[in-house]
This record gives sequence, C-alpha cells and structure tokens, in this order.
Amino acid sequence: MLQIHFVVLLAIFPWLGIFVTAQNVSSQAYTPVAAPCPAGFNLVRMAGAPGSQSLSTSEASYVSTRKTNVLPQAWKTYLSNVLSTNASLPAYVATILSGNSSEIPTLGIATSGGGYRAAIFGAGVLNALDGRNSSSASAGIGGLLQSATYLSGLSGGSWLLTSLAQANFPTIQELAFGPATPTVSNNSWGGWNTDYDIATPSDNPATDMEYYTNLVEELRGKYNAGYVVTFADFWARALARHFTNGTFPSNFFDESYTHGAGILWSGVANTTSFMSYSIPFPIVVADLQAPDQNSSEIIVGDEIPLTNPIMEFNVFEMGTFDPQLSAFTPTKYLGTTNNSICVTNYDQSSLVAGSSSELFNTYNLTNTFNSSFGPILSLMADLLPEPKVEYDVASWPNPFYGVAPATFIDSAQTNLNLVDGGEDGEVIPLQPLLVKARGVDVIFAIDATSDINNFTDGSSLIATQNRTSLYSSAYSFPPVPTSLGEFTAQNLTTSPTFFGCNTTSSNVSTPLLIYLANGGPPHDGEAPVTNTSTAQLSYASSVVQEMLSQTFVIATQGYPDDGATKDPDWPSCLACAIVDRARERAGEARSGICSTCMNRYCWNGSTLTTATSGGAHRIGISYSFGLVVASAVGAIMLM
Ligand SMILES: *[C@@H]1O[C@H](CO)[C@@H](O)[C@H](O)[C@H]1NC(C)=O
Ligand SMILES: *[C@@H]1O[C@H](CO)[C@@H](O)[C@H](O)[C@H]1NC(C)=O
Ligand SMILES: *[C@@H]1O[C@H](CO)[C@@H](O)[C@H](O)[C@H]1NC(C)=O
Ligand SMILES: *[C@@H]1O[C@H](CO)[C@@H](O)[C@H](O)[C@H]1NC(C)=O
Ligand SMILES: *[C@@H]1O[C@H](CO)[C@@H](O)[C@H](O)[C@H]1NC(C)=O
Ligand SMILES: *[C@@H]1O[C@H](CO)[C@@H](O)[C@H](O)[C@H]1NC(C)=O
Ligand SMILES: *[C@@H]1O[C@H](CO)[C@@H](O)[C@H](O)[C@H]1NC(C)=O
Ligand SMILES: *[C@@H]1O[C@H](CO)[C@@H](O)[C@H](O)[C@H]1NC(C)=O
Ligand SMILES: *[C@@H]1O[C@H](CO)[C@@H](O)[C@H](O)[C@H]1NC(C)=O
Ligand SMILES: *[C@@H]1O[C@H](CO)[C@@H](O)[C@H](O)[C@H]1NC(C)=O
Ligand SMILES: *[C@@H]1O[C@H](CO)[C@@H](O)[C@H](O)[C@H]1NC(C)=O
Ligand SMILES: CC(=O)N[C@H]1CO[C@H](CO)[C@@H](O)[C@@H]1O
Repeated sequence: MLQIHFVVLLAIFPWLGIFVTAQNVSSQAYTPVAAPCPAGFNLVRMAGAPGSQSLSTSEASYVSTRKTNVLPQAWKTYLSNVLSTNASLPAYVATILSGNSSEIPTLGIATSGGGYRAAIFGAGVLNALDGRNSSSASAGIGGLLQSATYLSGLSGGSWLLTSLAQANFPTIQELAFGPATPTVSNNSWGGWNTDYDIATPSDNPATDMEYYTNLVEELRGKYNAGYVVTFADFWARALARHFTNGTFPSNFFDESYTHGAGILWSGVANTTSFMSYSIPFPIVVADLQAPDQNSSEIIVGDEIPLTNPIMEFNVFEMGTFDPQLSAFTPTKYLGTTNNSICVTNYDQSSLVAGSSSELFNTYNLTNTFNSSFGPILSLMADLLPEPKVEYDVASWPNPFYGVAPATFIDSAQTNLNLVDGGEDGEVIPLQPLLVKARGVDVIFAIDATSDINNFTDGSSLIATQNRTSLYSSAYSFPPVPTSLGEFTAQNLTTSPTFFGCNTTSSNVSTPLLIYLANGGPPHDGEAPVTNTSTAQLSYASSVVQEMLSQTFVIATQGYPDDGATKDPDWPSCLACAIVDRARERAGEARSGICSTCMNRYCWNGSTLTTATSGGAHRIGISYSFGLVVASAVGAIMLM
C-alpha cells in the first residue's frame, strides 16, 4: 500500500531530488545543537509539593520587576479609561487600582484553542483589552492587557500567543495583518498570512506538493543529527509561515529564507518588550499522551485522561506544577537528557505551537497511514525513514526520565509525546493560572471552543471543574455548572459571566473567573461571523477584519438589559470584578455599583436546565486538518 503511494508520488514528481539543496537554510536553522553543558547546569528543578511549590527564580524575578516597574502605571491608565466612561465607582476601586491600597490584583488572561477561529476571536478580545487601541481605551476596558501578569494560550490560542510574544508584542492589527510597510527579512514580522491556507497554501496541487516536500526536507538537519522527527515537526514548519517572523506574501514559497526556523521560544526573553517587562508572562500549554495512560479517565469524546500531567512551556522552563511530577527543565535546553551534553535550538517557537496544536494522534494509531494525512506521513517515511517512531505526536526527549517514578506516568519513557492542549477537554489553558505559587486572583478566560455549531457552550469549564476536583490539594476553582445545558439555559455564553463571586475570607485564594465566550452573535443584531469551523485554515484578510471588529463588539457590549444592545455599566462592572479579591483581602465590603454589578454578572449557582444536550461535547479542535491536506494530495494522485 505505502509503496504504491511512494511510487505514485515519485512518478509524478520525478524532480523531487532537486529540492534537497534548497532547504538548507531552514534545515540548518531548525537543527538542534549539542555541546558540553555550562558549569553548574541542572537538568531538572523539582518545584515542590502542593502548598509549598516554587517558581523559577527567572519567572519570580520577571513578575516582581514587572509588578514594581510596569504595573502601577498600567493599572492607573486602565483606571483612567474606566473613569472616562463616567463610571461612578465605590472609592475602593480607585484606591486599589491607583496603588493606594496595600492590595493589588494579580490578573491572568487565558485564550482558548479552536484553530484560526480561536486565534482570531482571542486576538479580538486582546485588542479590546489593549490600551494602545484608542477605541478600546474609550470603551473603558482597554489597558487590562497591559495590566495582566500572565497570558496563557493553547492550540489556536498558542498560535496567537507565540506569534504575539515572538513578534515583540505588536498591536493586534499589526499582528494579524503585518506592518503597513514591512521589511522583508528572515527576522521581521510579516503578519499571519491568513490568505495562505496552513495545509494547502497554493491553488496549484503541484505547488503544494513541492511545498510539502520542502517542509519535510527542512527537517533533514534534525533527522541527520539523530533526533526523532514526527508529523509535529512538519506541522511546525507549516505553522512557522504564519506565526513566526520571516514570512511575507512576497517570500512565502522562497526557500532562501529561514521562515522562522531558529526562532526559539526561549528567545522571546531577548525581545525588547520582554526585556522591558512590558508583556504579560507568556505560557503555552500542551497535553501529554502517555503510553501507560488510564483511559477510564478520558472524558467521552476526548483523547487524553484528566489524570495525565498538563505540560506548560514558559519562556524559561518547561514542565508541570501538577503534583504527580511538579518538575521543570530549562526551555533553552530542551532536547537535553543529562547534565553533561546540553542541547540547544530544539525549543523552536513553531514546534512549541505545533506541539500545543498537535491533534493528529486523534486518528487511531493503527490507522495512521490510512488517515487523511497519511500521504504526508508516507512522504516523510520515504524521505526521512524512521522505523518504529510514532509519527502522530510531538516527540520531545524526556528530561524527566527517572523522576518521580511512583507518580509520574512517563518516568520510564525516553521521549515525551506531546499533543494538542485541548485533548483532555480543557480547551481554555487555565491550569497554569491556578498554580498557587503564581498567586493569580482574577482570570479573564476567553473561550472560543467549538461545542455546538462552531460556538462555545461551556464544555471546557466543566472539564476544568472536574479536573481540579481530582487535584484539590494543588488547585482551587470556583463552582461552574455541571452540564452544557445549564450554560445554554442561563445564557452564560452569550454575555460575560463571573464565577466565584461568593468570596469569603476562606476562599479568597480561589481566583474569580471572568468568562467571555464566543457563544453567539453580538446583541446589536449583527449576523454572526465568528462561528467558523475549526477546520477552516485560511481566511481572506477582509474576513479576519470583520471577525476582529465583531469580537470587539462582543467584548465591549457586556450584558445588556432586554432590548438594549450594550450595558453602559460594563466597564465599571468589569473593574469591580478585577479588584474584587484585592477588595476582600483589604477588608472592604462590596458597595455601590459593584454590588449591583455582581448581582447582574455573577452566576447564581442555579441548576436551571432545559432538555439536556445529549452530552456529546467535542474538544475545541477538529480532526479535519488532515482532510484538507489529503484532498490536495489525493487530487494529485488521481492525476
Ligand atoms: C461623560 O460626561 C461628560 C460631561 O457630562 C460628557 O461630556 C461625556 O460625553 C460623558 N462621557 C461618556 C462616555 O458618557
Ligand atoms: C492616591 O494617593 C495619592 C497620594 O496620597 C493621592 O494624591 C491620590 O489622590 C490617591 N488616589 C486615590 C484614587 O485614592
Ligand atoms: C520579530 O520581528 C520583530 C520586528 O518585526 C522584532 O522586534 C522581534 O525582535 C523579532 N523577534 C525575534 C524573536 O527575533
Ligand atoms: C536568511 O538566513 C539564512 C541563514 O542565516 C541566510 O543564509 C540567508 O541569506 C538569509 N536570507 C535573507 C534573504 O536574508
Ligand atoms: C539571547 O541573548 C543571549 C544573551 O545575549 C544570547 O546568549 C542568546 O543566544 C540569545 N538567544 C536567542 C535565541 O537569540
Ligand atoms: C484502534 O484500533 C484498534 C485495532 O483496530 C482497536 O482495537 C481499537 O479499539 C481502536 N481504538 C479506538 C479508540 O478507536
Ligand atoms: C464531569 O464529572 C461528572 C461527574 O463525574 C461527569 O458526569 C461528567 O461527564 C464530567 N464532565 C466533564 C466534561 O468532565
Ligand atoms: C436568555 O436570553 C434570551 C434571549 O435574550 C431570553 O429570552 C431569556 O429570558 C434569557 N434566559 C435567562 C435565564 O436569562
Ligand atoms: C461552521 O463554520 C463553517 C465555515 O468555517 C461553515 O461552513 C459551517 O456551516 C459552520 N457550521 C455551523 C453548524 O454553523
Ligand atoms: C482598534 O480596534 C478596532 C476594532 O477591531 C480596529 O478596527 C482598529 O483598527 C484598531 N485600532 C488600532 C490603532 O489598532
Ligand atoms: C452565592 O450566595 C448567594 C446568597 O447566599 C446564593 O443565593 C448563591 O446561590 C450563591 N452562588 C453560588 C454560585 O453558589
Ligand atoms: C543541514 C542540511 O540539510 N544539510 C544539507 C545541505 O545540502 C546538502 C546537499 O547539497 C546535504 O548533503 C546536506 O545534508
């Protein structure tokens, strides 16, 4: 079977071999480098047991310097934006936000998976929270992005987050569309290039086939150096044309450019926005697919058990705070497995995003080569043969080999299999923000999961509630409904909803959750444009602009009264929620408009349901990326 595919491919593309020299610049820049470790190198940092976990010194230092040097002014700017809407707030809101209280909020923003739809919706919300956009500032919610301490992303949300961080924190317009006057080079930002389909960038199957061959050849250096390459590396090289520096419409297919190869996730620490502490600390989430995993802990319709550790990639470290491992390795030295030979250049930004959005394992392994992305796997198997390698996961040498053997499910594995961060059902990357050592007290959760008709219906929050109940020593999470039906019946996804409002001194360390979902069109009667399929891998720029504009309306409308299209008090109500935990710690009673707001926006704990929706929720990612690839390749093979 496989041979027939190769023969067909090679018969149609007898010139395959001529591409081999062309990819050297990308191939070299993508190749890990091994060298003796620096003195005092430590492969693994144990982060401690729940209750006494510690952050890396680098993260602790970043966060504390940001809190001292950047956030005081950022909160003041945000406050002045809120006040510009003629808000009449209780005095404690201004006292806290102007730094006149001993308490200050620690805000985390989480942006969900869901392919390009989620990247665009998440970008639209970040834009509405971005104080640099004057419309956002005058809408009274701009400035929160600058005031956040953490920003997490997963799958489509990792495309948004990695591109934003590595491009040096441009505005969202510049992120999506590139600069007005771009500098075409290996190392400058060109925009998301959404017009080019991630899987089939050209209209011409022969051009796409040459493109696929180039992507595979770009892995040759890594392969020749003895590292496992999988479909995730191929996927990473495709994603790199959209979410790392170096690709523009004018050079999309030009192999003399590196197209983001060599841009490292650890390298974000060298951007000027990071060095000036101007960007929230970025964290990407991926799931671990463990050979010995307990499938009884898999939510129906998902792939990864809730009991597997959730892995995070921050700029300094990769690992998990989940108690079964609670260990980290330096991101810059990913690929390293001992304290003497240190590998660098493995932590490609595109491979981090590619791991976070690696959903190709959702095909049953035994059928992988028959799957719709099988033809690409055949191409890889032909050009870079690797007997016995599992192709459909991201493969990272396991720095935690032998660590925590009693509790860590992959302690005896030489490689970690990383897959899409939404495959356990948690499509919003909340777990890193629930780590108590991070002290996050308010989370702005952006949810563009596809549950029903390409819209969100709350499945991700239910999964997080279930998971945190399994790890109650490590995490606390506010109560949310237990079924999708309750979200629908109570309109919790069509307007912003606050969870965890019943604050007492005993639960003050549970974060308050501000939930903004892509759950329906705006209240002003616009036809919906943000409910596109996860499998849609290209968008006309004009459509992206429409989606960003509609998302701006969704993020700024609040929860209007019947008949109205906008709640004029939304900026005030959001500010009340932002300061609420700090207020509680400061011993102030909720008062004034903040009391009214909490009645209006907080979930009341009711279990009102309509007919149950059958429970068939889906992960926020789709299995269909490969189908797109297959249709192009299939077309070639029919020729
Ligand atoms: C706030 O009040 C001032 C003075 O009454 C008015 O000029 C301004 O338009 C108001 N702004 C908003 C956003 O309502
Ligand atoms: C904060 O304190 C400063 C200095 O005491 C004072 O000028 C300012 O009005 C206070 N701001 C608020 C909002 O309390
Ligand atoms: C990406 O390009 C932008 C400018 O376009 C630059 O500021 C940034 O430093 C570059 N990022 C990296 C990681 O080189
Ligand atoms: C891109 O980088 C590669 C590798 O450093 C270099 O050989 C190539 O000339 C660069 N291309 C351009 C157009 O700058
Ligand atoms: C970041 O800067 C450090 C110090 O100048 C340098 O050693 C390192 O190679 C840089 N990393 C990247 C990915 O550019
Ligand atoms: C995968 O395929 C094997 C062999 O055909 C089968 O036994 C197994 O049930 C399948 N697993 C899933 C999740 O479909
Ligand atoms: C959550 O847990 C409940 C109770 O065990 C279970 O019925 C439900 O299917 C779970 N749902 C999700 C999304 O995890
Ligand atoms: C949900 O929204 C619909 C349409 O606006 C409204 O008719 C209904 O009363 C709302 N339901 C609840 C429980 O608020
Ligand atoms: C989901 O979005 C796709 C376009 O991306 C559209 O073709 C499809 O009809 C949508 N599905 C629903 C149920 O709206
Ligand atoms: C501000 O956001 C709006 C809504 O998406 C957008 O139309 C506008 O171009 C943005 N302005 C800037 C300067 O980014
Ligand atoms: C919060 O407390 C109020 C008053 O006791 C109660 O009505 C409401 O159901 C509680 N909300 C939640 C989410 O438990
Ligand atoms: C790193 C890499 O891919 N090097 C290749 C550059 O091209 C020559 C052929 O001209 C190959 O032999 C190298 O392997």
